[in-house]
Amino acid sequence: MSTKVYHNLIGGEWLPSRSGKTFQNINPADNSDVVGEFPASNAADVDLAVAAAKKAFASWRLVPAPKRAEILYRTGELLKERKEEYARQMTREMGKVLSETRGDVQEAIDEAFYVAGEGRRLFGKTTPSELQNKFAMSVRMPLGVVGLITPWNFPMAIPSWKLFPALVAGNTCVIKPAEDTPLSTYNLVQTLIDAGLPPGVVNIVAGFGPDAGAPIVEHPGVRAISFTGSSEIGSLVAQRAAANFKPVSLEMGGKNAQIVMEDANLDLALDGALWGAFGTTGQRCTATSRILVQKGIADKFIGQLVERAQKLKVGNGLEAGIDVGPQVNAQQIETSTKYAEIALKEGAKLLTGGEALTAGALANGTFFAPTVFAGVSAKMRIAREEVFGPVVSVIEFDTFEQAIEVANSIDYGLSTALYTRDVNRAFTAMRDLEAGITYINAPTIGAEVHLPFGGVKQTGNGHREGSEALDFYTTWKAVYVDYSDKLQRAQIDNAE
Ligand code: UN1
Repeated sequence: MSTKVYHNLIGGEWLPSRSGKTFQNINPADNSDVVGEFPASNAADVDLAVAAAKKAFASWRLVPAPKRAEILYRTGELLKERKEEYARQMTREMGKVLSETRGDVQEAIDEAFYVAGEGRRLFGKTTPSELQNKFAMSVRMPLGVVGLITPWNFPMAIPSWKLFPALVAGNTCVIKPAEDTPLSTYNLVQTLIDAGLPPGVVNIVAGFGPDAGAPIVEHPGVRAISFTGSSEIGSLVAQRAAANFKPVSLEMGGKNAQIVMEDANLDLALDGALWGAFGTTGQRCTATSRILVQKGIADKFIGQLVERAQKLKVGNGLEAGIDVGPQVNAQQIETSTKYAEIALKEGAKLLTGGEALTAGALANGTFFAPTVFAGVSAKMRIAREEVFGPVVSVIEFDTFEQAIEVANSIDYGLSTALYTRDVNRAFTAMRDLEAGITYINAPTIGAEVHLPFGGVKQTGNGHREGSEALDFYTTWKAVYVDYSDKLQRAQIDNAE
């Protein structure tokens, strides 16, 4: 079977990269399965894409926002029809199990309908002028061309978090999808086109960060950058964008803690821990990578956690009965392996997993065993650094205050969870946990699209996606209308 070849989308046309170079999108569950061949773009392609986006901006910004929103409503409807097909393609390109890729497409559907509603809001303010016969208001304006750089772990949901609010606000976009998962972004953008999006409003430039991502960040015609990925790359993005004062929204790493108190519903806390740690093969920025357990219940909790982790079925996410899919590529396997070694050297106790799985059919893919370390202290690297794989550390504590301290003792601050039946502690945790998201009696994963998404400390730079995304994709303009028919000087003519 010949490999399907995909091109960049520039000004409504599908064009190969200027250099003619391509790369392959490989199925992580079966490395002999090539999902497609995509353009390995560089600065020349980015130039074309930005020019096309700039041209399209001239008319897109003048389309009434409720009309722009109608395209998003249609996109949501079409995605509902295509959900199963796109979910299957997503599992094939990035590995997570089918129920989760259905969830990923569903998140884009939710985002489409939520953001479409903004087409009839996009509220500004009116306020009294200090002068007579003068009217004052503030209005949201689009920025122009925005650059979007997206990760492979939520290959449709995260692009939708960025594209849809950018579009409803009147911006045009150049998007670079992760090199491991371009197909899901193509599917999302194809749906926008089928829903009526005009040419040039969204442009896709596929390729790798240094060649295709960096030129978007540095391009003088790109007015803002939204990036989701590692803190390491996020820092580079911010530094390069700072050279021409470009606003940057960064959503980066996590080292998310689930705290389990002695009074918690233990079965519920176990369900949450397993889903939080091993869902999406641990490859979520919201994944649970630390479980803080109160000493009195630690042995029982850890015993059951290990027993249940060992029962998880690892395999091809397209097959029925599989709980945990592959990691996205060999590099991620290397990282998980490296951290397992670091943890052992630091003196952590490996209770299960800790290595790649290569038996039988798994040898064709990149699989890692669900891994539990116990005897972990807050100072160890395994308790502080992001692994982004199915690896979880259990840390024991005596008091609630200690648990909060340990939970906060890291450089990241995305998601946190507390399992308890004590309402006073629940509210204390909601106040004191340093994170953008806190769950009570629910795992660290499971954010909904209409709440703010993002984190504090090295997880982000202060912006939020979800409900607050429009703050990033619009700029405020203050408008004064003087209908007095005479010169009125603020701060002077009204001074008494
Ligand atoms: C991510 O972890 O990269 O809350 C995004 C969740 C999902 C989104 C996760 N709705 O886990």
